[in-house]
Amino acid sequence: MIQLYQFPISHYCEKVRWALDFKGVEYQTINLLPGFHIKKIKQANPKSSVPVLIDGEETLQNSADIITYLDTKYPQNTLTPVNSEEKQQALDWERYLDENLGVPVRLCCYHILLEHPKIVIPFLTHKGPWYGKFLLKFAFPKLQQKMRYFMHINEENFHKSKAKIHEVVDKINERLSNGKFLVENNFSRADLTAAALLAPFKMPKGYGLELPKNLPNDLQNLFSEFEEKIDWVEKTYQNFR
Ligand SMILES: N[C@@H](CCC(=O)N[C@@H](CS)C(=O)NCC(=O)O)C(=O)O
Repeated sequence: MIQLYQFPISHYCEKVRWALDFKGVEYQTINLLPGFHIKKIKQANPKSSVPVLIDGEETLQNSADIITYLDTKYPQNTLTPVNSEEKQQALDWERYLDENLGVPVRLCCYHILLEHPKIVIPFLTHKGPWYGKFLLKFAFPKLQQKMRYFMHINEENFHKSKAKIHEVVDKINERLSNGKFLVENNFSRADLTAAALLAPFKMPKGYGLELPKNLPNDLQNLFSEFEEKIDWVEKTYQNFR
């Protein structure tokens, strides 16, 4: 059976879970602990990032490459348009969103959440090994420092990232004002990517995580700032996830 090495909280991993579910391909998730994942992932991959998908002899890293692989090996319910021009448009949207939406959404969420260990530790250890919560509670000060350092998470970049998300969302909304989908008349990997990478701001049901009742005000404010502009995220989840 296909194995997906992942963090349940990661929106890049959500892209791949969604693609597998959409295609009806069975898989098993292996949930890793952030920080402790590096050794395991680097054994067989150039980078330490998840998602990593193992299918028999094949090991793939990077959500876009994984979706391309899945559409080739399991062509049912394709997410990549067949027409070559539309295919290129979908791939261009996906690359643009992976780089310009996924990273700033993550930065904004972690900038706030890393100051709230009681909320972020359950997220980071969700469905992971039983000892995850204890280990991360102990390792949290170091993990927090490393995450801020390696992902350049700070106040200045929080504001820059928020502005970037507005720019990208405006671009998506402009495109959606002319039709239901980012590429022509069909749901594709471009729409999946846009909705999955914004899922942390909406926590739609299919994403698999729930927010606690008492959200920190700054996180609530962040979500409210985008709420009306991204109502299509929930609709995309309802219709296609
Ligand atoms: N472009 C990559 C980005 C993946 C990514 O940034 N994954 C993060 C989790 S959201 C990660 O694994 N970070 C830890 C690391 O790189 O070691 C993809 O699309 O798969």
